[in-house]
Amino acid sequence: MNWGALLAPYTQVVEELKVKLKGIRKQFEYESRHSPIEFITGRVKPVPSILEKAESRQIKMTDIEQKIQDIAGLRVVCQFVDDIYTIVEMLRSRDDLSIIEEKDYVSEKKDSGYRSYHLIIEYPVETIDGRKILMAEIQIRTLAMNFWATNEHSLNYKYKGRIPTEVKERLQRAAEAAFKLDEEMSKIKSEVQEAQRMFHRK
Ligand code: 0O2
Repeated sequence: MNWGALLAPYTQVVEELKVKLKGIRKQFEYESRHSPIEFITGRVKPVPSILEKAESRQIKMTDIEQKIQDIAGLRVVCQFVDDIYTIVEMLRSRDDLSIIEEKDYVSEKKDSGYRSYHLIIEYPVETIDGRKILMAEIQIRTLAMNFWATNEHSLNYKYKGRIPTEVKERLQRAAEAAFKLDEEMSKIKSEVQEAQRMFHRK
């Protein structure tokens, strides 16, 4: 398998989408409006992770591009929960990509406590052999959700996917605390906005 050649267009997808998403952030900044995007990261799944996923799901080498939907992965991190839905709406209305799947783990958390909004998109990329439509995964989450997921991911790595029950329970409690923090921040935000509206009306 020539991994370099296979992954090159995915690197292109990640770079192009990073530029486009950063563009959204900049436009909000130029207009001095609250940006629903705090920061963006992106990566191409490393070959060992692709192989591991293919093996665990019994995916044939020839099916990798069709069945592993997150070879190209983007992560959009926001300040507030409602920013997540603002971004989803913005992505739904774009015609340079098409959404083929949506998973709302924000309102329906996973058993682990994980929260995030996932979109699987199809994105056209120009290659030296012509246009290719590739899939990418966009994960959208708040800073608090990201903090939790990053730590849980490291623990999963440390315990090779077998986190002890006690640690799992702690993580679930931490996930709840992170979600409460998000809820409190949203309330504060609404109150501040309401106060600003009243101030402007005077
Ligand atoms: P990595 O190392 O982040 O790339 P799929 O994996 O898409 O084929 P699935 O499981 O239905 O199938 O997808 P799902 O639930 O949308 O999850 C995909 C990605 O979401 C994972 O990719 C993680 O990045 C993230 N994720 C999902 N659940 C959890 C969780 O409980 N904790 C954390 N920290 N992240 C989670 P990978 O490939 O598993 O891992």
